[in-house]
Amino acid sequence: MSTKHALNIQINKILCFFIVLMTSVMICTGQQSYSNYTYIQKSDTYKDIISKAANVIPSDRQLRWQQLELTGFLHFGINTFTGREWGDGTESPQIFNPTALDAGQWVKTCKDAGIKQVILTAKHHDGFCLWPSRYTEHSVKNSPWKNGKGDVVKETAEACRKYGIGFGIYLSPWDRNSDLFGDSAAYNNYFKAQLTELLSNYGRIDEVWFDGANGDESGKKQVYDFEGWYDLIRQMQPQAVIAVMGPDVRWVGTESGYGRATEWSVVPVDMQDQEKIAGNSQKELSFAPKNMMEDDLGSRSIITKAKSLVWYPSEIDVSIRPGWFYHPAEDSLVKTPDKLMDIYFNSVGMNGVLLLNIPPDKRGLIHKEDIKSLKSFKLLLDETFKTNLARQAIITSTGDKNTAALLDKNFSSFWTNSGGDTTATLDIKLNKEQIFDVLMLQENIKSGQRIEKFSLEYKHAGNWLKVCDGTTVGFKRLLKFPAVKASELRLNIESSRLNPVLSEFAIYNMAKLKE
Ligand code: FUL
Repeated sequence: MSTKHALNIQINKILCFFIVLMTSVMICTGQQSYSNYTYIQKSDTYKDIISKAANVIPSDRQLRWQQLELTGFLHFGINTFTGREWGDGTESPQIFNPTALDAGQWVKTCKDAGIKQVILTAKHHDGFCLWPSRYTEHSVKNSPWKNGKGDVVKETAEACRKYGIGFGIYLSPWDRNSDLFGDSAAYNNYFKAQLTELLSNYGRIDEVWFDGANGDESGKKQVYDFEGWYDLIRQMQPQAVIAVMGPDVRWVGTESGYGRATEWSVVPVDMQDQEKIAGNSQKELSFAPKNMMEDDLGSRSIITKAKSLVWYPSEIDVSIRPGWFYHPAEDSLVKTPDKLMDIYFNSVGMNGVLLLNIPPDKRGLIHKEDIKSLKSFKLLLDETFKTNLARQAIITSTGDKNTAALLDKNFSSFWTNSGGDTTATLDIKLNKEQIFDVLMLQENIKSGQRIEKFSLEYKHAGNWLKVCDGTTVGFKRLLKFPAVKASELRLNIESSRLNPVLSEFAIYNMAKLKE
């Protein structure tokens, strides 16, 4: 059976089960149902489909994950010691010997930078395990580090608990060391045994990241048991989101750090097709992000042709350095704080979660150049978003109440237009003239993602002039524009799937680093 076919069957099984369950809940309570998927029926009109799409909402685990905004990736392993990006699995465990490994330093560095969760490469494509797996000799247990008694996964998990941030694991399905790879059933058992170790021995796991890359040229055809892996995770760590080659979190389609300006979290179910993801996925340097960037994944023209829709939000992974692993030659190429800010605006600010890779060096420490850049990045973030310059504004919208919710910094409270209209105008009177160059909008995604087109205007000498405009908002939309001086603004929601439901409105001034 092809992976695609198997996945479709799995999704259908899951959908059927939930639909039966939800129908009984609706019958009992008489309430409208919201769920993180929906079926499109042949009899559905255009309007029905748009309305169904607007009511698809994140699952609890997806909602928690989305609110993290900034997450960290730690690429560390045998490649750190060979200087390669993709090991071939023949490396000796003897070369793994960090001299000063301190997972506490990794996690503290991340936390200080505003990162809320980190993912460690427990096993990369070379098959070397950062924990002493019982199922292979290719691990830290045969390295000189701590005389083979060390466990990097354990130390990182404990550091995350100590500093109060989330912990996730990256486990590469493609394993270039295992002899079992290519013998599908045997390898799947091996993989499941390793996954079970990781899910049982390290406390709470918040994200499991299955990489789509596979550069195998030997002709080995390994069919992955995705269903079995997902079942295991759901049973053992139900709060964990399963990312990339998984049903909860979608790879944005580029490793540049720049997401889509129009980013829908509600997409057709076949976006979860693992083969397609793997096909487009990060294949060495020949990977060309452009086409994926141009893709329209969830606009009306796409969803009205779909058979079912699902909440499948985007994660944007990028490295602070050119490579995913640490290479001394790249110490001078660490991304600058300004570049990180730009990435933040184009990932978190485009309805995504940023997964920023910060690779520890051969000592087992994050290098001072990375720390320096991260510190200034955090200063820029804090300074820019410290004060909403509209916090004392009076916002009105004909006939609508609760506009104050837009300024209360509480994502859960929201404004919506009482008539259920799909357009709206919010008049914003600032308490005084302000100069600003950033707009921040947040939709209350607990009610779905709805806004399709918006613009901001300001009053200048009696005329309304455009500040900026955009399409989707989602959990967070940030726009940067040339500074504007104004005391009266107008936010126009020009198009929305059902009534727009906004949580927050803010304007800011972009901070600059002091020389
Ligand atoms: C890719 C891998 O091939 C890279 O080495 C890295 O781990 C990146 C995050 O994903 O698919």
